[in-house]
Amino acid sequence: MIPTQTLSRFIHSKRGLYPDSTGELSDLLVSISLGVKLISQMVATAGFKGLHGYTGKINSHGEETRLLDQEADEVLVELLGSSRHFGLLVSEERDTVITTQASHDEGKYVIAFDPIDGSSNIGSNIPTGTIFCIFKKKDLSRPACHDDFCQAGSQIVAAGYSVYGAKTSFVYSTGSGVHGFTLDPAIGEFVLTEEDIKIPKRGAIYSVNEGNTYLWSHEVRQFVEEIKRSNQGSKMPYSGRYVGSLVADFDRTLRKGGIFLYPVDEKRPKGRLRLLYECMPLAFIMEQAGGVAIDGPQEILSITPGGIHDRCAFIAGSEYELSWYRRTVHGDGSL
Ligand code: AFP
Repeated sequence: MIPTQTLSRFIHSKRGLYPDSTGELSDLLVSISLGVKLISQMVATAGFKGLHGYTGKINSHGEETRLLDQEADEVLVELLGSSRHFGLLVSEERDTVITTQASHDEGKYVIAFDPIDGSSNIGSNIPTGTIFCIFKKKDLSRPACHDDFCQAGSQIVAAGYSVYGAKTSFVYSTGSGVHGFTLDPAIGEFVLTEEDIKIPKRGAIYSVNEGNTYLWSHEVRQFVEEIKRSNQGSKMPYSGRYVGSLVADFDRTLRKGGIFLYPVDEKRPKGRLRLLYECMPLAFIMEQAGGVAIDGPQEILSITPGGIHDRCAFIAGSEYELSWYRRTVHGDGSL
């Protein structure tokens, strides 16, 4: 079968949806997908290229940086920095915003990304991924600045992620549905495999690191207990699934429904996951797919980051399980 709907053809075919589009957003999505192809190759060959080790450096999160984290970061900074569309970049691997070759005035957009999500799973052949979100500058008449990253998720113009697993996938949204592509290594092209992905209204999977059970609030513990107890005599028992790579756990939740949660806990009172380049992009995708993404009391997309490496709680998935969570943990059955 001739793969007619490649990513670049599909993106360009959607330009009609944005009458005043200049094609810039399309170009930068294609630039990101090129970065993802290069990283996919790096992840697949890291074992015999000696890239499973550490750099000996500590990043701004106090974590040892892995060689693959650093390599993937450099690929994206090089590619996106030279695309002339981005005024500034933010990477999980760098403490501060990254200036680009594009003159500050020229770049209309800013982008935040996690080059390799789930890097603790590198070397164990467990899926990892890349996550990104793009904002337009708050004021196009001035150079890009740090403040352009301090926008609510509702201002995102495009977001997406890739999973480097049995296949390399590319899932994105520009605000008109969520579309999924699979890399065909034979032709080096992302081919459309799912158009307009919708999460099921209700699922049968809950995903959480139960190793943290005794760090959770009583209410969160009660919610997870309720899900497990609901199995008794139920036609649709819940299964527990947890990979430990956010992209992989999120991707499964998006397709099969249910709930993924990384709540705040005694050890991480502000949460573990990063708001700008993990939770906001995935919340944008989840809402576009008909699901829900909250930090507990509020929608993730209503939060405005104060800093580029802010952390937050992340609870996302199907309407049914999210309203159950909100009722049990926050006594709010509003959903
Ligand atoms: P990084 O590897 O990019 O730092 O991300 C790892 C992660 O933030 C996310 O991918 C997982 O969901 C989460 O950490 C796993 O955390 P635990 O090991 O505490 O479960």
